[in-house]
Amino acid sequence: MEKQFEVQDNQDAGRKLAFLLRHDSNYDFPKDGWRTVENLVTECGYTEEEIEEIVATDNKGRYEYNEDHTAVRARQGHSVMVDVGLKEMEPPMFLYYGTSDRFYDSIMEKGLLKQSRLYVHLSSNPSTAKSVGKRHGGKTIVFRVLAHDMYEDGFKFYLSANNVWCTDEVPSFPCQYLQLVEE
Ligand code: HQG
Repeated sequence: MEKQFEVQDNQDAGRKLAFLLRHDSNYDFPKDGWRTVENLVTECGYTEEEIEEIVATDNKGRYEYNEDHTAVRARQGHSVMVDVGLKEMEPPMFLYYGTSDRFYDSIMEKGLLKQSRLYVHLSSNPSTAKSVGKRHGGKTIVFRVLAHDMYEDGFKFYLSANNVWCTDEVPSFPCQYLQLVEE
């Protein structure tokens, strides 16, 4: 089979690995989300060393190897239907969500939606949320999520192995769990 692309440089290779491990609907992921190193080498243009390097140096700890080092997976962020064993946890009082101000009205109306991903991703501090939000362009806004109130009201929270909080949704109505963080 033809290679899907040639790996250009490490940053590019890292971005492509994120896609290949989280969103590639052409790959038949097992339920627990592992993609074999062999597949990444033979079909996707990586060397084993490049994969090692990306997993070891990723700035957010996005990836992990299985026990015998034959497969890798992303620790969160998927749109493909997998279960990577996120830990269900009691969240802190507040979590944070950054985005562009062009989504403000819709978020106030519909709450935070997971869109194409399996979960809404929340950060444990406002500065991380701000950098997440910056990816969406425009003016960045940060919401404080009253996570512990949600938890007490029965919403479930999960923590990924690289410390990203995940939940199914943050409703805006009828309860007020979302507060805009003023600069
Ligand atoms: C928008 C990155 C309208 C939301 C980050 C955002 C994160 C709504 C988009 C992780 C909405 C989702 C996830 C509503 C949500 N109306 N728009 N009601 N609710 N949205 O990229 O949280 O670096 O899927 O404003 O660091 O930005 O890739 O989610 O624009 O941890 O590892 O829906 O991805 O991690 O966008 O980012 P995304 P996100 P990595």
